[in-house]
Amino acid sequence: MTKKIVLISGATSGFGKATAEIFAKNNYNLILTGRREDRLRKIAKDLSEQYNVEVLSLCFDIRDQKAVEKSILSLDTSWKKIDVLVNNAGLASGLGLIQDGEIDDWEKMIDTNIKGLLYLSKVIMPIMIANKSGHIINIGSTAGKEVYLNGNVYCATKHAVDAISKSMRIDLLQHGIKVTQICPGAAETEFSEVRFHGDKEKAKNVYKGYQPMTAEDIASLIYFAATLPPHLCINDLVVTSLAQANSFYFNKNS
Ligand code: NDP
Ligand code: 8X3
Repeated sequence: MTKKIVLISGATSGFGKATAEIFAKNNYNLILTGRREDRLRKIAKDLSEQYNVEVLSLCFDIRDQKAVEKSILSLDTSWKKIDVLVNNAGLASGLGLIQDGEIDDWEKMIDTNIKGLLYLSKVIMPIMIANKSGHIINIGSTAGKEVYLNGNVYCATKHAVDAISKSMRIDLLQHGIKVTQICPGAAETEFSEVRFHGDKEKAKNVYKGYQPMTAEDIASLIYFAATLPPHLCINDLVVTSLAQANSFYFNKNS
């Protein structure tokens, strides 16, 4: 039997990388995207060797609509049978009051988390419609459910992912395409390092005093959602560590 194909955006670290591993372990062929080509190549090589699956890496900046479109449209027909799209690439850039916000940070988040997700979906949805099947899994956030102090534009982008996920589910209903949104709370990845513009110490503090989720935790939920029976679809899943109730309340012991 031919292997199923999963395309994961932002597979060079964190959730995306862990998701690539769990799908590879379960015999899926992978299309992995990201900007850091050296990492993409290494992950592709390691996973294909370890799990005997085919892995294609596509290096592009998801904010570049033409590059996204060109990469996907140039796939061979056999690779275009994408069964699962994991819209994961994203970031927070900065954490501070909206009145002190940097335009560059805002643009990065809006262009990546909203427009990038749309660019990739725009080129893959027609493929899934033509294939008469598919599953889109969007990575939202607890930040897309409630806004919090200093979160402003990041929260706005994840609220947009929430709205886009609901809209996709309605608009794609007639085509039998599943749409799932997974909304994690705090998980220790490169996320906070990116948010704090490379400040590793500040990033570490985010996860002190409690046990945060891991990338593998989220990957296992993505895989679970993707492998339910055909008649079942998780629409929306909010997940936090035991120490987190929502965007505001943490039970920290220090
Ligand atoms: P990481 O920083 O570890 O991974 C982010 C991934 O996104 C990287 O692979 C990065 O690849 C990719 N990416 C970022 N910008 C671009 C771009 N312009 N073009 C292409 N790829 C890009 O963070 P996480 O794994 O934690 O984050 C993954 C998703 O989960 C994000 O959407 C984030 O908002 C969301 N999330 C994270 C939470 C957390 O606490 N960690 C909680 C809730 C949601 P590269 O740099 O190589 O391009
Ligand atoms: C990432 C989780 O709490 O930093 O989406 O917004 S949080």
